[in-house]
Order: sequence, then C-alpha cells, then structure tokens
Amino acid sequence: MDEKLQKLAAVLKRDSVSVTFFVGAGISTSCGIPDFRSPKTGLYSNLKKLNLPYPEAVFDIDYFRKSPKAFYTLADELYPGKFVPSKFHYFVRLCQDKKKLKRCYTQNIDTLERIAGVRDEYVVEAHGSFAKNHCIDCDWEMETSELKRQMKSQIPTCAKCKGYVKPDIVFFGEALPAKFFDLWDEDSSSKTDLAIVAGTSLAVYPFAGLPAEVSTKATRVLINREKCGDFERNPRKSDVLLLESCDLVVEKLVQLLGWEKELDSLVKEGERALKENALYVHPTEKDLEEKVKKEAEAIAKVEREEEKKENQQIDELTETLQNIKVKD
Ligand code: CNA
Repeated sequence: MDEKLQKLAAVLKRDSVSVTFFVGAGISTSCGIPDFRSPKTGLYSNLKKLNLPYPEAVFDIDYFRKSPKAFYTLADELYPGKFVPSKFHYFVRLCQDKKKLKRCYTQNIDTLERIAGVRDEYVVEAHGSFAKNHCIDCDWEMETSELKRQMKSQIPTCAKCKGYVKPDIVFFGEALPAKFFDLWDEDSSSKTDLAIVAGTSLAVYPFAGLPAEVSTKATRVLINREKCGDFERNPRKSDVLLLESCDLVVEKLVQLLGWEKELDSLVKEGERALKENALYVHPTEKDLEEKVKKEAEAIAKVEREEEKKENQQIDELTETLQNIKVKD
C-alpha cells in the first residue's frame, strides 16, 4: 500500500491537480453511522426490529405510503446533528481549501460533507438529504423545525392535505435531483486527474455507473474494504486499489502530503462543535429567503450609488461644457 500511496501523494501535490470524489456510506461508518451492506454491522442486517418485508423497503416510496413508521424509526437514529465528520470528510474539505477539489458526488444523506465545510457548489447529494421536507402527495414544504417537532410524537403530516411528509431523501422509485444529472453532464466531459471512489459497494444505480464513465485519461482510485463495481468488472491498468479503511488511508496520505496539522485542527474543531452542540444546522426556507432579500438589497444599494455617481459626473461635465460655451 505504501508505494501506491506515495504515487497518489505525488499526483495530489501537483498544483493544478483536479480531484473528483465518489463516496458512500463507508466514509461515515467511523462517525457511528452504519452503512447498508456491511455484514453484521450494516443497517440491513439490523432492521429486524422494524418487521420489514425486505430490508430495502425502509427506503421504498410505495412501502412508505403504507407504513411510514419504519423509515421514521431509522430517521430518528440517523438524523443530522448527532455526528461529527470523519477524517475522510475533512480530507475532502482540505482538497477544497487547497483548490484541488472539482466535485464530491455523495450517496450519503447524513450531510457530513457540508458539516465538514465542503461548500454547496462542490457537493452533489445524489440521493438527497435531510435539508428539506415535502408532502409525498401535494409537495407542500414543511419547515425542518416543524418536522422535528412532529417526529417526536407522530408521523409528520401535511398541513394542507394530511398526506405524509418526508425529508427529501431519494427513495427507491423516486427520481434523483436535477443537480446530479446537470453537473455530471458538465464534469464527465471536462478534465479531472483523479477520481477517488471511497466507502461504497457501487450497488445503487445510476450512481454506481459513474466510475465507469470517468475519462480514461484520469487515474481512478478505490478506497474501500472490498473491490467492487467497475473496479472488479472492468479494471483499468492505471486503477489504484487501496483496500483499507478510509480514515487509515487518509491518515497515511496526509503524512505524505504534510497536511497532518491542518487535518488535526479540523478534526478537533468538529469535536468541539459537537460538545458545544454547535454543529452546522441547515438553513430554513425563511433564512434562505432572508439571505436572498439581503443580497438583492445590497445589489440595489450599490446600483443606486453607482447611478448617483454617474449623475454627478454628468452634471459636472455639463457644467464644464456650459462654462466653456459661456467663455466662447
Ligand atoms: P453500502 O452498500 O452499505 O456499502 C458500503 C461500502 O463501504 C461497503 O463496500 C463496505 O465494505 C465499505 N466500508 C464500510 N466501512 C468502511 C470503512 N470504514 N472504510 C472503507 N470501506 C468501508 O453503501 P453505499 O453507499 O454503497 O450504498 C448506497 C446507499 C447507502 C445510498 O442510497 C445511501 O443513501 C445509503 N446510506 C447512507 C448512509 C449515510 O448517509 N451515512 C448510511 C447508510 C446507508
């Protein structure tokens, strides 16, 4: 593994390197969030208490319509705010800070990339997230604070049509967000040097098909406990396989890159935020509207000032011209 890591570090050290991540539940298991498919510890092997007809039913939209309780039992356990990002999440953040990150495509719904400080323009939550909530019948939006309040005593229910409300997590049988398709169209046809696939069994499509579409000019890296997907079926000569824990790989990699101190301080910052109960909280719709309003006001103010300046300049010029005429 050491030789492979040294090669990877050498590529990452290049100034203009561009890195795209494709990640899954395995980057969050060290945060205490179980993945789906790991034997014994995975969610699917621990769902017996929910009496599901089959494990995937917990994320099936038709099953949710009939029995939403199973999903909400799980949602209560997984709800963001209780977990701190892993070293791997902070490694993605460091790539952003060092201007090497092109995009991070994630299947995770835990929003830990954002909590680690990866900015919206870099994150593609292919399977949605807990950020917003809608009625499954009439699409009415419920504020997250209201959803959390209702979750304590009942299944969150639409104020308009009494349908069930669920967070905007993509269930089996639902479409992926447009951002996923739009950005992948753009990204798959532009340059990337490294495609790092991590913590995923590459079992859920269309996400699982992305590594196969990565340009052959890029080096694909798999950081996972097991070989999977296109790395198994259609391996490329240039593929780098690091079949280890995601955090362990990152620990070694940052040593080679000289980024350990920066990673340590980010990890400590996260732990402190959890203790102080100050982990990132999703902005509500009202916050977002307020932000847009303030930005519009700021732009209007700048425009007004510019117009005032222009008018002043015109007045001065007119006065100068009139003076010239008077002299003539
Ligand atoms: P998965 O099918 O459970 O696969 C996880 C993969 O990660 C497996 O191959 C494991 O061997 C590997 N793995 C687990 N822990 C580690 C580790 N520490 N280091 C390296 N490898 C590890 O999960 P996928 O993400 O592939 O499946 C896609 C599903 C999972 C998406 O729809 C998600 O919404 C869903 N999911 C998300 C979360 C989350 O948000 N944290 C949790 C559970 C499931």
